[in-house]
Amino acid sequence: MKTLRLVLGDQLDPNHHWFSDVRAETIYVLMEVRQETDYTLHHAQKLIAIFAAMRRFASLLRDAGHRVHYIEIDDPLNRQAIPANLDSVAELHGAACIEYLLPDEWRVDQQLSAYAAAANVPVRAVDTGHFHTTRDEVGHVLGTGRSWIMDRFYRSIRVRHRVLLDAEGRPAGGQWSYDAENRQAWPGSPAEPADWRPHHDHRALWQQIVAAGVRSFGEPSAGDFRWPVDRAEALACLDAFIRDALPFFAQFQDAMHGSARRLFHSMLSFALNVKMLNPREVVARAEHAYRSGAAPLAAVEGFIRQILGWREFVRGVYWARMPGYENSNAFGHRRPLPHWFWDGRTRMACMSHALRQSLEDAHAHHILRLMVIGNFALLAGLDPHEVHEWYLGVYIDAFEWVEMPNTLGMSQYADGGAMATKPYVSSAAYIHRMSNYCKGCAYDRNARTGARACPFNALYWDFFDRHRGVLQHNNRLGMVYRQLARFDDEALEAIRMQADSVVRNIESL
Ligand code: FAD
Ligand code: DLZ
Ligand code: SF4
Repeated sequence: MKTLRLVLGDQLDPNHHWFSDVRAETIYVLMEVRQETDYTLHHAQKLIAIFAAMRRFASLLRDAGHRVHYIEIDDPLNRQAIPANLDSVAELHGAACIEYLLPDEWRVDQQLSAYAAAANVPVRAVDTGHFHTTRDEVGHVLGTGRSWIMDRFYRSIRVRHRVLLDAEGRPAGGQWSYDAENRQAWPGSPAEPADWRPHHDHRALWQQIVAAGVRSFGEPSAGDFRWPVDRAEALACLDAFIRDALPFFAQFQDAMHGSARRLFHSMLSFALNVKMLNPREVVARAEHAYRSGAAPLAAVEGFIRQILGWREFVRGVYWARMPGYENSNAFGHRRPLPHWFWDGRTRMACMSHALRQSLEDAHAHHILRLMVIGNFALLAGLDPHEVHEWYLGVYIDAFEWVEMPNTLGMSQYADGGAMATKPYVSSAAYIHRMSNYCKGCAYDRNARTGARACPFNALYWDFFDRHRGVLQHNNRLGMVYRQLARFDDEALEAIRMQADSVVRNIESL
């Protein structure tokens, strides 16, 4: 009895139990489909990375003796949708049963369960083990209260998985978090480590994608493509990160710099999100670096918190809030994205750096996503759904389960504070403290009003002024509202006028 097993483009985990036995009657099916390339406009590197990694995975499965049916994007028999292709492939091979791994996006999960319900052969979903927690765990651990606290969740997962604990089950070093030690700007040393990622020539694949008519944006960089596309490459990247960058990871986690794009970040999110790496092994490698004295506790705890804490937490928020989360818009923001989100051409040095980097590399580190691009989007009242679509397309690591809560919840506060305890916004002061952007900027970071005033400044105060109704009773914002109360009517009116002029002229900032 033949069985078809569907492997999606973000399920490239060779250690899944599916692949432990070679069986002639099992056929693995992978498909490049317009359904997935077109649900949002993707960055060119994201398309190349997914297809290259899928093709490599299929070829490694074949090398291991498995039977694989691979459908390329321009295959004349490609029906460009997962259900239709499953029907064709099942018929072709005379499959009596279809299995799929639980998808990580609600959209595909719905589609496959509807397919299973209507199919005329049995269709079975199989769990994956790609995470430390189950889909519905955030809801269960934290109850149904309005606000969820990541820290509480993180502690419980650390205890359950016995990560960074001492023999008595207490947190290593006595503290659960060393975040307070980790907020430094980068003074230029230690030097940013050399880029450890592999080099690939994917020009032929890119031509095939373009010829098939798939639309995209951003630099393809196909001739010197820098993302890992198989597990061996991802493991080599993990090794290099642990050796060269982890010791400084947390100290400079929030730093930004015009000439250091990666700083001490791992660049592992793509490998993790397409499951070439398992989060358990990444966490274990980091913990080993601490235990063996290769990296300080604060650095290791900070890194592990991102994976064991934030990554699992946002996934739980996604499943607890879907469907409907995608329409969150607590502030009723409706302004369209300015054109320069697509080319980086703005005189704001921080935005230009962050956007150009995103468009050139399909990556920007967390604080650029949160405190530069997301910060501006929220202060300027950009439509959160458009912002979400942009983030979903532009980053190599963007899959809805992780991108949506980060964008709508953490960055845009569009869910009214279900995920973040206060909006992540700042004036120029924070950006200046954490980066060297303001030095070369056409705008004056110290000015609030006037032609050269940094747009972030008036927008920041105007944001809190406009949203008093929603925010002024938030006890984490007491200081902000006390400062706002010190502006006299004239100063407040000048801020409002300046903010109005900024958003009216947003296309030419
Ligand atoms: P590092 O800084 O080295 O961190 C290590 C790992 O921790 C990452 O690889 C990632 O797996 C995990 N991690 C860190 N922060 C988060 C977080 N907030 N949520 C989930 N995992 C986290 N991350 C994505 O993987 N996909 C996205 O689509 C995505 N969209 C984002 C959108 C916004 C608005 C913001 C503010 C953050 C977003 N993040 C997203 C989180 C974070 O910015 C990226 O995971 C990180 O920049 C990836 O680069 P890195 O691998 O070098 O991460
Ligand atoms: C992101 C993506 C893209 C661009 N293309 C494909 C594809 O052609 N085939 C495929 O199986 N997966 C692709 N993916 C990843 C899927 O979007 C992802 O597997 C689902 O959304 C589930 O998370
Ligand atoms: Fe950004 Fe304002 Fe600084 Fe310019 S002055 S880099 S716009 S924060």
